[in-house]
Formats: sequence, C-alpha cells, structure tokens
Amino acid sequence: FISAIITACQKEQKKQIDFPPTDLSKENLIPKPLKIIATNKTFGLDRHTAIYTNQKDEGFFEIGQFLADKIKAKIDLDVPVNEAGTNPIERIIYINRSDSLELNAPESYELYINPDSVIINSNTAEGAFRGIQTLRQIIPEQSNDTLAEQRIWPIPSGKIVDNPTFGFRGAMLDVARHFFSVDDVKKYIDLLAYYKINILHLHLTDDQGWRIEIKSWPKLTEIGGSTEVGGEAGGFYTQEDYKEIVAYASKHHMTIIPEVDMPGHTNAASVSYPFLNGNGKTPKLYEGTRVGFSTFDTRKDTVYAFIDDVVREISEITPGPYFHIGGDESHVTKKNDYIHFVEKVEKIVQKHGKKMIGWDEIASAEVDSSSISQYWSSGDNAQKAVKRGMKIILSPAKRAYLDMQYDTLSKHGLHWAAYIPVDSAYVWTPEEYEGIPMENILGVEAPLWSETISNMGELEYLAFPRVIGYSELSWTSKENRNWENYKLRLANQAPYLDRMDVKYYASPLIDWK
Ligand code: TNX
Repeated sequence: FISAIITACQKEQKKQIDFPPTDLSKENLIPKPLKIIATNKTFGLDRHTAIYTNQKDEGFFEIGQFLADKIKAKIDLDVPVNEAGTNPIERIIYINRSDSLELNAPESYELYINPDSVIINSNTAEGAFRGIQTLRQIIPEQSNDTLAEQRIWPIPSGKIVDNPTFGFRGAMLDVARHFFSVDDVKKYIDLLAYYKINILHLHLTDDQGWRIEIKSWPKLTEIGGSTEVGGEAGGFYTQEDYKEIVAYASKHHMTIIPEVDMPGHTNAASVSYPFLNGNGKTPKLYEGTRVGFSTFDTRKDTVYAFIDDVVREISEITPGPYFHIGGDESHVTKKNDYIHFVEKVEKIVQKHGKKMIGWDEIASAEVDSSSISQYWSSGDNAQKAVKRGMKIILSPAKRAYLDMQYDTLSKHGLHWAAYIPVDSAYVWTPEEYEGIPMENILGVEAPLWSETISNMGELEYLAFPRVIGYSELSWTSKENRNWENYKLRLANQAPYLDRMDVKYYASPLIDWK
C-alpha cells in the first residue's frame, strides 16, 4: 500500500513537470526525414528511463545497446537495456520489429515520441538503426536542470515517418595515395553512420600503394605497400585488419565495397610482380601524383590467374555484394585491350559471387546489365551504361568530389574539376542528373581522393561539412530539400562535430553555432 502511494506520488510529481511547448519539426535533423508531425509535448529523458528491444532478435538488442552507449557518450547517462537497472523506471524507449509500417521498405522506420514512451518501429534491424540516428540527433547536448530534482533532457514529442530516396548512400576513401589506419577508418564510419550513410567504398590500390594483404601474393604489400605520396612509409591492412573494418561497418549497418583499381593505376602491383606490367617499362615505386601511366598486361593468362586470386581472397572476407574493379584512366592501355580486360575481369568477379562496379569508362565494354557504373566525369559513358541497362552510382567530380577545394583559399585539395563550396555541393538534384533516368540511379557516393591529405584532421577538413550534404541529397526527397533551411540545420551540427573532435572546415557560408 505504501509503495503504491509512493508510486502515485512519483506519478504526481512527473505530471507536475512543466515543460515548455516544443516543436519536433524544428529540430536540426540531417538528413531531413520524410514526414514530421509535432505534438508539442515532451519526453523527459532521465535516470528513470530504460531501453527495451525486441527480445527475440539479436540485431535489435545490439541496436538498443548501441543507443545506450551513444547516450552515455553524449550526456553521461546510464540507460539500462532490457533490464530494470538501479533506478525505478518511469519512461521507456522501445525498439520494435513491426510489419505494419506506413511505408514498408528495407530502411524505413517510424519514431513515436510521447510523454512517457519513445517507440521506434521498423521491419528490419537496418531500419531501426537508421531510426536510432534520428533519436540521437534530437537528444539535447545539455540537460535542463531547472525542471526537476534530477537532471532531465527534454525531447520534443511527435511522430516521424521516414524512408530514404536511395538505398545506396556512399562515401569513398582513397587509402592508396596516403594510408589511413584502422582507427581512422572507424572514426570515419562513426561520423558517416550518424548521418545515415550506408556504404563505405575503400580505394585499396593505386600506383602509389597496395593496401590489402593478399596471402597468395605477399610482395603486393611487402613491396607495393611500402610507400605513399610524398615518400612517407605507406602501410597496409592485414586481412585481420580488413575484417575488423568490415565488422565495425556492419555493426553500423554499413557495407564495405573493396576496390582494386585495374588495368591502369597498377604501378604498385607491377613493382611487386613485374610480369603484371604492360607498359613496356621497368616499374619503380612511385611517390608522385600523376595518373594514367601504368597498365596491366591484358593479354597474359597469368595476369588473370593473379586477378582471380586477388578477387577470391578479398571476396571471401567481404560480406557485401559488390567488388569494385576501378577501370578509370587507363590511358596507356589500348582500347581493345581495355575492353577485353574489363569483360574478362567481370566474369572473375561474378565467379566469386560479387556484382562488379567500375568507374564510368567500363561501359565502353560489353558488360552485363547487373554490373554497375560509377559516374565521375563522362555523361557519354553514363548514357552507354543506361543503354546497357546498368545501374549508375552518381559521383560527378564537379559536384561530389570531396577532394575538390572549397575555394582558392583551401588548405588542401585539388581543383581540376571545380571549386566546390558547401552550397554547390548541396544544391543539385541527383534524381534528375543529366537526363539519366531515375530507375537507373542506384544512389550517390562522395569520393575522397588522398593525394593532398595524409592524416585524419586533413581528411576531416575536406569531408566535413560537405559529406553531410551528400547524406541529405541521397536520403531526403527533393521536395524536402532546401538550402536556406539546410544551412540552419548544418550550423547546428557544430556541437556534435566538436564533441567528436572533427576538424571540419568552418565555411563562412554557414553561421556555425
Ligand atoms: C581522378 S576519379 C581519378 C583519381 C584521382 C582524382 C583526383 C577517378 C576515377 N580517377 O585517380 O585521385 O581524379 O581528384
């Protein structure tokens, strides 16, 4: 009886908290969700909150734990997952599997925020994971300490119904020109996942370095991995390192796409095993930034046996469906040799159970409609890909290259395609790009080439804030995108970026908070 009275008193107290009216639709969410309906009340996150997840589903439990970890990191609050914890529980965050959503697509989710419960419904763990990112973004950095005895973080109430425009929302990192450590890649994954990016493409090989261990061809990393642009020491991922990256990505519901660039961009491989070389010269380690001088010998069976081993070993430790063969800028490969090469390598990739992706030049070969073309520079190549019925990843250099300078004052980066300030990175329409039919567009990817960057701070300077805009371009419908509104939401990413110690470029176009 007494405990019932105490509970009633606590309920009474709860009711007495006098939250000011809220507006969920004004929250600084990126990417902006499809539908937001504000109900102007408040869920008070505090030490009487617990997370409960779909018990039978491992994937959902992990997401609950992920959310608890992120809440702890952001506001230092311990929220128990699927257990009572030490404080009496008054409010619950539920993460549920549900097959009766308004929108039933692989990543769709619904988020209901009520005064005493938050409910995240999705049909898939992936969708629930995306929903968690939305919730993370609306948990205030600061508690309101005047409302109640305990610290309380007020979350505006309402309903969000969300689903991405594109299922493929990517970033690429060139670890070949300059090597980046496993920890660097993990930090990049953390940041990308917060903005619902679900693809990380790793450019693992180039003229200046081979960065992935191939057990049957050890000199690739022993010799080919020993240098990088500028003459520093280079480096490479052991297969264990790569698996660690893949596992970390998969915990963030992100797919890793490995790229082995060929037949051009192969100097590091040819230095390691000179029989591969097809440009008639003796290959030497290369630390400069020129492109287009190297090629495999496309008419030797032993070259294809080598490629078979490489594709097999990498595919075995890559759970995602894709293998990227590069195929760009093979300026010293004869046209017929190039075509012959791409067609043969496509068969190898398919034999190892993967879908081939290549830079836009691959569409000049008779490739299969199941292969994917990555548009970087040529509208003609994109039209060829459309004729072949291929899907296209949009990475037009003049819009989506993260290594392009912001302006003439930029500390790092190149400008051969364009200067890309934060607004021009955002203000374009992938849904209607150069007449490519929407049904051919797989999604958007923002590549970061690393000729001019060699550490995490420099990476962050070029990637942030622009990559946040690409997340919105590939998730949010075009009706919901608007530069003036985006600018305000972007300005409010500063506390998160600062907390994550991201050395972003503080573009003067944005009124940073
Ligand atoms: C072109 S884009 C390249 C890369 C360079 C990049 C520098 C593409 C498919 N090839 O090899 O790193 O420009 O911006």
